[in-house]
Amino acid sequence: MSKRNEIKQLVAELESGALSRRDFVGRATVLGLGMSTIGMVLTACGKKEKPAETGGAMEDLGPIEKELAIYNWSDYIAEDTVTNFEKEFGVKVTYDTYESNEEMVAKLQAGASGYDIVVPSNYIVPVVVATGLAAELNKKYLTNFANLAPTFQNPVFDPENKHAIPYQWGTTGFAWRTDKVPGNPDTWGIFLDAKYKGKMTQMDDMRDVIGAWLRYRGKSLNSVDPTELAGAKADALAAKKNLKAYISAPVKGQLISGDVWIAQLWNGDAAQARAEQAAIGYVVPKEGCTIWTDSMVVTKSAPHKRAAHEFINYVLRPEVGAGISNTTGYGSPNQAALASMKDPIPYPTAEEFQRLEYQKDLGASGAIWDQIWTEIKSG
Ligand code: SPD
Repeated sequence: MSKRNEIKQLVAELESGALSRRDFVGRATVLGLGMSTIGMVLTACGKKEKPAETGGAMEDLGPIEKELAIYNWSDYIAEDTVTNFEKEFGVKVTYDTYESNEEMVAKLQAGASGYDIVVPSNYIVPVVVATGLAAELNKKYLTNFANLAPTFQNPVFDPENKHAIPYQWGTTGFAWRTDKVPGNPDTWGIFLDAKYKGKMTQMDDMRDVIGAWLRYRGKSLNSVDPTELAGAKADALAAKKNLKAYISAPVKGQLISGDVWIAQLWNGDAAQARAEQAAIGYVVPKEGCTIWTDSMVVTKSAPHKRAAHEFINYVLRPEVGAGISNTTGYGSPNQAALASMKDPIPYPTAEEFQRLEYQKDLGASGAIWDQIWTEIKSG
């Protein structure tokens, strides 16, 4: 059977109820469908089903559990955030980290992860919700919700914050060693400059790499136009000749040591590297780049839902939110925290937004992106 027919059959089985949503995710992944595509199919099928159960959301969650398992991006919390929570609430926290949305979702989709809280980026939240991996939040436990800045209440990726409470926001431009690279580089085109061959890296992230090359050509980083994507692929392959690696957060050590001079990176991670090596700059390239918001989501299978809600509410305290941003170098969605921050990052103005773009779920076209990324990585 052709792959196309296998996918059609899978969707038919899902629609008829012969296949559970979880089994559909597993088999669709094996067939090479990306998360965006899977999420779109599940969303479409969900609309044909009876309304989802709603009872859980307002149920009393009972007494706080003694344990909590958090799965978050690396280098994304203050040193005392978890320990202070443990002391105050009498909860033992297990804290694991990941480097990409894909890594986190794959772990959840594999089942039985045991995690209570995960922190997906904006465009992944609808996928996590559509694939049945997110619990509806019980707002009665989130008494500090009003501390969120209005921009982060009722976000487009999660109307009414039903499943997601914003944690940190930032941008994905590039960092560079100011003592090795003259001038003030401000274009994605620098990755095409063979002068820096072997000294440059891009993120190990499909959306960020292809998105950057789309912006380089003046296109949206959410483009699904085959011609525009072909241009981005050609540029990515040309740049790949000069790259040392596709690498995300761990590149900080190489920037600090001087093994890497130019690295596509998130602004906060660049600031963390600068704290150890002053000769590091960061730029939002003139062609533009991604702005993103990562949010705390309680998993549907969370064994410790009350503790998860208490942790989210704790992060929403002004001093806790400020402590996190003071350490990570990222923007805080917590408006009440800004006053007690060392160096608060103001949310971009409308003018700055001309060079910033939020990633969106690509729907069925995610499959084209998956294909192009596979070709770039293996090219
Ligand atoms: N070290 C923490 C980095 C968090 C980045 N999350 C957002 C990624 C958007 N593609």
